[in-house]
Amino acid sequence: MRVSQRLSLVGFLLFFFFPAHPCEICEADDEQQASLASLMATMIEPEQPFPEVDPSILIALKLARQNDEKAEKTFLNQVKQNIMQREILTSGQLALNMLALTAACQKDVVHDYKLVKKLEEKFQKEVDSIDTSGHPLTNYYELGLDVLALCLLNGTYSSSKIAKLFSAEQMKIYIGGRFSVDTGAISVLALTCVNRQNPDEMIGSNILWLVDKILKEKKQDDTIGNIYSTGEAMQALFVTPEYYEEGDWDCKKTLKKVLNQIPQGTFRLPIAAAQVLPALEGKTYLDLTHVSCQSLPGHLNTSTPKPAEPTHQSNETISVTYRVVDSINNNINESTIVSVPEGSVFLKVMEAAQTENKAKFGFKIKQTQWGPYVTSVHGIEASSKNRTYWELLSNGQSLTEGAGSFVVSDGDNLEVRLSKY
Ligand code: B12
Repeated sequence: MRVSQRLSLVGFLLFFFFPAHPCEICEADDEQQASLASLMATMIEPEQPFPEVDPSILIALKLARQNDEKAEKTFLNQVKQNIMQREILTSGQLALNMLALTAACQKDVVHDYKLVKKLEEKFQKEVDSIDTSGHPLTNYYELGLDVLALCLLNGTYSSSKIAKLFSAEQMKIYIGGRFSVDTGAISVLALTCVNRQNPDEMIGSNILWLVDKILKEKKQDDTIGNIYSTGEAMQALFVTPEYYEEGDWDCKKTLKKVLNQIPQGTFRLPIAAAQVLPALEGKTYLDLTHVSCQSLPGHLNTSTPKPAEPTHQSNETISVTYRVVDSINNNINESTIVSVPEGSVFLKVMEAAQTENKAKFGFKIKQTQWGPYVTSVHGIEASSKNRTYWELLSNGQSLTEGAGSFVVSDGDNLEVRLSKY
């Protein structure tokens, strides 16, 4: 028997004899469902509604044990609208909308609009871009979503090409010099789906490499990467128990950590709630194809307390240093000291600096599901073509929240830095 055949056989046997992950009961219990209901309330009744719904919200509602039929219907209609204007969707956006339609038992819509073919074409353009420029048109997180949707929806793809694309040599998985746990986790889900359909030795070793990288990002406080990547990392580890030892990860500790963060308002953005909820339910995106299609009437108790709001602004003022740096061309380094009310977010500091000197500190943003995304500072636009972005830092540390969420502290050294990704 050839090595590849032997490995396939081992994979096959492992899959059938150990179908459950070692922490099978690692999910929120009945008592903790109130916390999950508050996450659902955040998604259903957001503080600041965004014009387009993110499909991950519908996916999370569909994977949750509690349900709100009315909200699901509203979100489904919005997802269908997203699809109608599909010419402007990136590959990952299309893939995510398709996954949401699948979770909502709308395979006929996927079929009628020939979405699988459309995604195959968009995915091919990503691959072509990698072949010509070394980078995808979007990023590897989106490529992971593409492969996951193509695999779950029986699209056409080549396992060996996917194996090469998601190999340690080829994959651009570092953002700002750090391993992107979110990207690794989505890739593991995608590769696991492919490997279950067509066991492949190289895909198996890619999964092994990624799982190892994810586990290396386990922190003292039981998060993996940071608190916003932990839910997706949990999903990846749920589906790959045969790739690590039981002692390598204490799932219950991670679950407890995430549950404890809910009342503190860590997941107050609907998209943050949507990305973490499936794992807390012990579910993964690989479960999307077997969500029950029976109508389950029910309404979530909307009096469920929502997580805390961010710190309220007080009358006290604090003072911070704000700097604009172009780390690529090394030709800009402007700084100022500004005073803002205590409890202000990063964006407030940028606004105060802009008011002081528009030429030096003028900036532009665009609204996204994660809040305001800084697109331009000092007249310099970030460019996906050149793979540049305005990175946010505080005291030399790259932030894990955006300009609209990160609350600054007195004496902080804040920076926006033109960086490469
Ligand atoms: C790829 C990526 C990026 C790329 C996006 C550009 C590109 N064309 O690829 C780059 C490297 C530029 C980037 C930048 C940042 N990112 Co980012 N990013 C991601 C990642 C891994 C995937 C996003 C994606 O493709 N989604 C799928 C597609 C289909 O959805 P989409 O809505 O079209 O995605 C777009 C938005 O998500 C947007 N975007 C990406 N990151 C961020 C961050 C913020 C704050 C905003 C407002 C928008 C935004 O760009 C995406 C592509 O166009 C996510 C991980 C995740 N779990 O979502 C983190 C993530 C969204 N990013 C995050 C952060 C913190 C940032 C930065 C603030 C980091 C920093 N210190 O500067 C900056 C944004 C600064 C700014 N200018 O405002 C956090 C957000 C957490 C939070 N609570 O706010 C996440 C969840 C990662 C994490 N676990 O920490 N990011």
